[in-house]
Amino acid sequence: MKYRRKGRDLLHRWEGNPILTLDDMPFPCNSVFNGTPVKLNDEYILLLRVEGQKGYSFFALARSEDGFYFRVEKKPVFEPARKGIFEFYERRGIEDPRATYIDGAYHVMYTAVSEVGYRIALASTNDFRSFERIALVSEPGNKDGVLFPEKIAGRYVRLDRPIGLGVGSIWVSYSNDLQSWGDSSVLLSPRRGYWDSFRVGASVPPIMTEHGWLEIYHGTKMTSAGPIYRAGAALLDQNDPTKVIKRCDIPILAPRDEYERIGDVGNVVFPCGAIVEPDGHIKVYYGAADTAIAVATAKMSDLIQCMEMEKT
Ligand code: BMA
Repeated sequence: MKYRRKGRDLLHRWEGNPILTLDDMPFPCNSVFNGTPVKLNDEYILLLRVEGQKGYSFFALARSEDGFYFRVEKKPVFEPARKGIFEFYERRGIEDPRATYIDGAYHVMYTAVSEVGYRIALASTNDFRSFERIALVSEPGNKDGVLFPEKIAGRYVRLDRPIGLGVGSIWVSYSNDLQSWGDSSVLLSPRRGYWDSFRVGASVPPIMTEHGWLEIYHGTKMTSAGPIYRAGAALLDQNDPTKVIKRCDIPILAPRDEYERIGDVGNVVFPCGAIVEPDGHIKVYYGAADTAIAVATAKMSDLIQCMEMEKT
């Protein structure tokens, strides 16, 4: 598979990007973007955020043998709840799924959207066909929930992005049962003057490396034409993820290609998951301009090294 290096981004785009657009959708909708990948029995699965024609989002499923060419299933697999406590909080849709395998099942954190704001919800699945909702795990004003793939010191851990005084930072929280969360503290904040000076949010569920937890996050800079969404990387302490070991000074992916620049929301690359391959490469799947899904790759060792280098 050929990868193209555009600009000097550390992540290299696949030359067949974007991998999914509206043209690939087997049912009427407005757009497809922000999908989370898993590799299940040698098959690549993408749980996709689809925005329907009415304007609210739900999830569909795509399958692939190679991680590049995907077929989208004919019907959505996970739609806003129509009964129970989730019904009210998902009235304006469900967005930005992130899947983590833990406790023998896939757990998907997603954003539940309602007239009182957005909050984080959690569901589990074994096959991405049927989902069991576990809990609404935050109050409104919080999104970008990503679950760590293992317990740390006996507790579940997540990153998320509450907004306080207009500042969006990445926080760490803990839970004993995946339902009640607390012991929260701020982890990464926007950096004045940098590409991530406006807001930052968790993007890819943390990946264990020999150097610590790799978190690929998104950061925005506000401009006179609106925000620019880019992806960055940080390493967190293996045993205490409230400690940042390294944070890359420069983005690892920035919107440059037309499908990232132009769309419903232009200038957006928005990862929601990644697959680490046995050959040491990482495939990062990202939404592009809220209108398509694309993939880019790097050697894990290059990603880690990028955090060591002096950047200008
Ligand atoms: C974020 C989320 C994403 C979206 C991005 C760019 O706040 O809502 O779903 O892709 O904005 O519009």
